[in-house]
Formats: sequence, C-alpha cells, structure tokens
Amino acid sequence: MAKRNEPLVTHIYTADPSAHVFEGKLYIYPSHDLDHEKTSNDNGDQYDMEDYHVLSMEDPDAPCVDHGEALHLRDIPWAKQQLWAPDAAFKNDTYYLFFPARDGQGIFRIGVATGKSPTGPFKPEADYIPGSFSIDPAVLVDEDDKAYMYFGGLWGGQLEKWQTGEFLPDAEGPDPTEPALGPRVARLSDDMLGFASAPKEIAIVDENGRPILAGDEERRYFEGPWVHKYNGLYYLSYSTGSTHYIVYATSTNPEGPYHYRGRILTPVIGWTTHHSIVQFKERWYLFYHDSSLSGGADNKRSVKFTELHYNEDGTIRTIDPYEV
Ligand code: FUB
Repeated sequence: MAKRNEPLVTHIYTADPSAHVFEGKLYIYPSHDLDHEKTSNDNGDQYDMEDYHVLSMEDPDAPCVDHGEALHLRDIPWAKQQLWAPDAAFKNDTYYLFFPARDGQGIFRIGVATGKSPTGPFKPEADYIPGSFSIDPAVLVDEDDKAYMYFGGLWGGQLEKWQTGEFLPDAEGPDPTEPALGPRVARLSDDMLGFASAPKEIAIVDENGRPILAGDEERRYFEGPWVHKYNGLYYLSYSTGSTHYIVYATSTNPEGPYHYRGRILTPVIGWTTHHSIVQFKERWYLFYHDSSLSGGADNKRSVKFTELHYNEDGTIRTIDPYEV
C-alpha cells in the first residue's frame, strides 16, 4: 500500500515526479536516480541518469507498481547524457514522454518520445525539439486542447546561457537587483512533436505587480515548473532552488504574467526539491521527492506524495512533509 509521505518505491531511487491521471489511474513519470557515487557540484554532474521507469497506482491507497524501463539513453540518437526531469502528456491517441538531456556538445535540449501505452515503451524522435533548450519540461494540455510546454532551470540547467536566444557558455544570470529569469513557455504543435510558437519568458510579479528580483531567492524561479488549473485559474508552481521551497503564482492566462501567491512545500531532505500537482477524483495531491531513503545523498532521491488542500480563496495551504 502506498503511504503518505513515504517513498513510493524503495527498490530504486526516483525523483522529479510528474503525476497524471490516465485511463482512470495515477501514473508517475519520475527521473531514475542511479545508486552511484558522484561528487556534488553546482553544475549538477551528480545527476547522471540513464533511463526512465514509469510508476502507477490504481488509486492513492493502492500499492505502487514499477513498470520497468520505458526509455533508455542508448536509444536516443541525439542525447549523450543526463536524462533529467521528464513529463508525459496524452493527445492524438498517443502518449508523449518529454525529457531533457545533454546533447553531444554538452547543451541541454528537450526531446520527445511516443508510445501507445502510458507505461511505454516510448520511441524517441531522431532529434531534439527544434528551438528547445534547458531542462524540466512540463506539459499542460488545456481544456481547449491547446498544449503548452513550460521549461527552464538555472545553474546546471543552463537557462542563464540563453538570455540572448543563443547559447552563450560564459553568460551569467542577472544582478540581484534585476528581474529574475522566468521559466519559458511555448505552444506545442498539434502533433506535439515541435513548438508552434517560439519560447517566451514568463513574467512572475509580486503583490505590487513588480517583477520578482534575481536576489529574492525565496521567491524567484529556479527550476521545476508545473502548471495546473483550479477553478479556471492557472497555477504555476516551481522550485526556488538555493532556498529549497516549492512556491506558486497564479494567472488567468496560461502564458502569464503570473502573480506570486505563496509557499506550497517547505524544504525537504536533500538539495533539490521538485514536484507535481494532480487531481484524482475529488482530491488533490502533491507529488515530491526527498533524499531520506539514502540518508541525505543529493543524487539518490525518492518520490513521495501527500494530499494538497486549497483555502476558500484559492490559496494553497503550505505543506511541511515532516510534520507529525
Ligand atoms: O533530477 C535532475 C534535476 O534535479 C532536475 O531536472 C531538477 O529539477 C532537479 O530536481
């Protein structure tokens, strides 16, 4: 039986869960952390993953099933290393797995693979999505069937290096008093294999409508975007990286601007924090990870979940995953 705030599986390390309801069941698309020793650095070299497994649960109280390898690095023609946080989507009677990886030049790009089942296997396209860059794709298929990809991550995720639209290897982020870099959003083409519009930067603003600044590390965007809809409003949630929060901002438009609203998850054991939010029947759930199972190793994480609650005004109650 899956238990709240406990690792969903313990026979492998898993991270960066993207949860969806497909065919009436919960499917979780995590990164698959390897049990190897790597020195941790700000470039994220310790996150050296090579494949994806898909997990599922009949419902939140049922046991979690590992469906085995759904895609391996060796089968992706353009990708050289580091299969980081993936997401999945369903459209056109097809399941799509979106994933970031470094190409032969060491540049993070985003690829897509397709399958007929939510558990894969997934067949990758020959090349990465043209115009894609950085990490952490999250795909929203909206009620009007338009699909959007949100993506981007600082530091090892290389978002700083794309400020001009070109990859500049030595580029650094904005000064602390300048607006922070926002995640990117692009409309996906009808076949879900490419961008229908060039990626745009999403503005995240504070309660006065001013941009969140790069030095505001408790609120500024770092990585791991996720967009869900609640009562017609778009909720963009993300990791603040160096301060280790999952926070959120809301908008009436899927492409923003988004207004900062507050914290969803307090820091977990381990450096990274990464999540997704999904509705299953009448209830809402937060999927997240921490490094408790490995005794705190940053690159050996485990996916967990808990229930998420909204207040009457649409704000989300902050979750402390270790509260007893
Ligand atoms: O798992 C590798 C990276 O760590 C992800 O892409 C980030 O979001 C962070 O969780």
